[in-house]
Amino acid sequence: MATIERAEVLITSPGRNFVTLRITTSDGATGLGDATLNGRELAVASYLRDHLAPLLIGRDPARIEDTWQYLYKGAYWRRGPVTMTAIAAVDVALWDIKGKVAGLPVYQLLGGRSRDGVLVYCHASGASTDELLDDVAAYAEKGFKAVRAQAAVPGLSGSYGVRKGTIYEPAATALPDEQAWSTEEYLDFAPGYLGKVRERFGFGIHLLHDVHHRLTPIEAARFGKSVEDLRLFWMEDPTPAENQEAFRLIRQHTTTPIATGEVLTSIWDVQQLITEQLIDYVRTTVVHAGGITHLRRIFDLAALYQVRTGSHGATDLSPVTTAAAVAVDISVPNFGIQEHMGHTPATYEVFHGAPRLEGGMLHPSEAPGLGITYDDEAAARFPYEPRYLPVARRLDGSVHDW
Ligand code: KDG
Ligand code: MG
Repeated sequence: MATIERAEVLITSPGRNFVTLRITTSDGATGLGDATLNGRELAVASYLRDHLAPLLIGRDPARIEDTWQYLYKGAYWRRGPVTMTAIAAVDVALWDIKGKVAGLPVYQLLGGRSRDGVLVYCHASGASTDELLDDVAAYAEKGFKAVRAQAAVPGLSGSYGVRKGTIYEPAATALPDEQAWSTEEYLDFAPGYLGKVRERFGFGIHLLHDVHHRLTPIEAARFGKSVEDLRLFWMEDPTPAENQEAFRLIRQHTTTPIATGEVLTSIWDVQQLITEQLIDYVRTTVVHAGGITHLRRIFDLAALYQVRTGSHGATDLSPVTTAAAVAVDISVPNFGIQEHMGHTPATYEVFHGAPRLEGGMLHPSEAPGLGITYDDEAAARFPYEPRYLPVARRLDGSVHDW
């Protein structure tokens, strides 16, 4: 029987920080798992290096479920982003190894294809409505069938989701950037630019919008009602996601579909949202919700309640997560959509072999495992840099949800 011989924590910053776990077995097989928790990267690196790596050495790499239970129940302390990201990294690395040992891509181990490709949505944004419309046009020309639209509210530095360079990167500063937010101005402005996207592009393209946790339930209800005629694919994170009960009030007022879950890390965090049908799309991801093993458990629960999947896929999730997410997306029956922002060229110098993007869909690699390799030499050229996500403040100076 092969055993786990090494568990290395690799940190690199090709434009942004990524933490990766590489597990090597006594047979020489290697597996990769993403362990990136944006803005809190070193906490997960330490959890893996100091607490999990010693437990992995000598274990059977084939026992994925048992290892998951051992690390989760064995910690005694449950859930939370640091623990669940660390466990996810181990889990995904073990699936990668299992695929390589079997000579099969991971999606085949998960039951094979339920669909031909994975529908993705991209990110269009603009400092003004006109810029946003041009950006949507550029993505539509590239063949995207679904687009998230975000424009800057005039005069508000804290408008969420507006890109400065070629790729949106909010963790851009060595200490948190403090940005101004006004709910009133956002609520007055956002429905107007979303309406202009529909006016120009019609209903032939899926239109999504991320509120990014910034409204109260009744404000979110008003927002959802005000855009009902625009038939959004979803409004994302209308309120802070940890209060599951809040979604009932939004639901009672609007038929605009609701997506949430990118900051949630376990089945317990989405249990009420799913079983009481308070949302339409669950956005938990491989990397922050305990890996492929646990995410499938969440998605199976969701399937019972006609809740579909819509996993987070921002640039702060590494290409290892993209590959793992696509393996899950292509196989589960209740897939909805996958977020896809892509990565910088520097990131692809470190991570080779990403899923193929064609016709607005991602297609998994047919290579055994996840099909991603890590280039140590390239990674060494990009040392870790401390980076934080921004903090939002209301116009009176008080802290708001970013
Ligand atoms: O690290 C935080 C980002 O991943 C998050 O702000 C991106 O909300 C996000 C999204 O929907 O991609
Ligand atoms: Mg989001």
